Amino acid sequence: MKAWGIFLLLLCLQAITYAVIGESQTCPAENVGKCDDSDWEGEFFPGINKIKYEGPSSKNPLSFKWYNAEEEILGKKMKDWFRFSVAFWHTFRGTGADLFGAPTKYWPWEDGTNSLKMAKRRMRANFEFINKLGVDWWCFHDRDIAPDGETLEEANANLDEVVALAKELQMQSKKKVLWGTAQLFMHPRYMHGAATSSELGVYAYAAAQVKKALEVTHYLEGENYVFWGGREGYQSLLNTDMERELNHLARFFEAAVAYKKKIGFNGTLLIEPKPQEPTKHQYDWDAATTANFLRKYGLIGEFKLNIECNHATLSGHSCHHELETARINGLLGNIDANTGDPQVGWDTDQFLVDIQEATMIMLSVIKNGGIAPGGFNFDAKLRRESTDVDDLFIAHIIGMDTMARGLRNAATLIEDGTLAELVRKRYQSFDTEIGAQIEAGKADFDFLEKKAKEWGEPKVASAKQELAEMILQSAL
Ligand code: XUL
Ligand code: CO
Repeated sequence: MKAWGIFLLLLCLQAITYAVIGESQTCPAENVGKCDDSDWEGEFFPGINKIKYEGPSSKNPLSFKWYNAEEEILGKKMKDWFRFSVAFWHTFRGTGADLFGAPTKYWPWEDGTNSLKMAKRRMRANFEFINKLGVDWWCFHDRDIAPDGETLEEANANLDEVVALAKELQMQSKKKVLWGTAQLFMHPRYMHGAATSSELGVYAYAAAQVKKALEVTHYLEGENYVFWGGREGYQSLLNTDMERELNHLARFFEAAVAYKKKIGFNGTLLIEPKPQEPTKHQYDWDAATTANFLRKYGLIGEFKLNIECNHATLSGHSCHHELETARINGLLGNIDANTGDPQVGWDTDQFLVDIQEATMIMLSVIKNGGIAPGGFNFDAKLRRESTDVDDLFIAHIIGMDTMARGLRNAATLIEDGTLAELVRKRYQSFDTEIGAQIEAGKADFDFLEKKAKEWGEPKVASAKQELAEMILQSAL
């Protein structure tokens, strides 16, 4: 009897504690009532109005200082150079949890569950956010926007329900998907990879997931579709048949191309290189490795690249290098605009705030004539310690302002022409009859040896790197 009494008391205490903690963490007093309502259509960001351009002298954190959507730079509106996009997984599923610590962010609209009801509420929050921020695109993984299921059928049905709401909200707001993708890295079934898994059943499951993700991206008028092979790689070559895995990956991509055509999806297929993390070695290491893979398997005309700046630095390159590699191979499709921290070696996914880096990025983008139908997706998250709702706006605003400064600076450099002239001059010895012969592939070694003997020791000019740096700085 006594034991039963204690048990019941403990049960009551647990229920009360759960109710109190649950409520204070996920549904603040002013929202009581709303948080239980599956059709909550209230304002998610009360007190935040549409973000406006106020110019560089503004001290208002909720305003643009440099990004002026309608302003024309080099003959194109700023909004058309960028085609900014919000990443659903960071902005609406980021909790601040890390390997050592629990979540730090409890947005007022969250109820602490991964239910369908919650998924729909988050989708409404997403649309209010992009509307207020003045961004026209958003990006998603299938499993960020809708709960997984016990079976593929259940997962697909969940996705369909959320996607139907997203479509309705898109029609009201005239927003579109920049790219969609399938999350092929979180579930334990993908521990050995998805398309490169040693298990045939996993390969098939991944194919079914991509098939569905392509369909919903198409339905949401997505302009691109991304493949990021987070687990397509290895931890040890000792137990890995790398050649077989790469062949499987190519077959998987071929099947995706065929399915895209079958359903009439005209968006661009993008591969997003990354050297490692979570695998020790990811097959799409960097832009050059991925270009080589596409060429080897005859897929070069079917794909472009989504260059992420933090992935670029992880592979030992600058973002500018990766963009240039993609550009000169005709593969620059999209940019995941973020940056790492120079003091740490992993993927910190920070908002890019370095004006010089932004300027270099925009030099590549301008040379490419823009990146449409791609854009700039903010694959970036708030720091774990940034926990206010308005931090979500501030982070995107500084990200957009930084890129806008980069565009303005790059345009200044291009209009000024001094840097381009410095580069032209470095190669002027090739602007000759014999230089043209070499570049046309008409100078064999016998001919070149004859010339070398005739000319004697060549004079070699300065590379003028510091002057180039001085010119760049004058535009910042
Ligand atoms: C991971 C990463 C992904 C992809 C989409 O580093 O960048 O979010 O962009 O799967
Ligand atoms: Co990314």
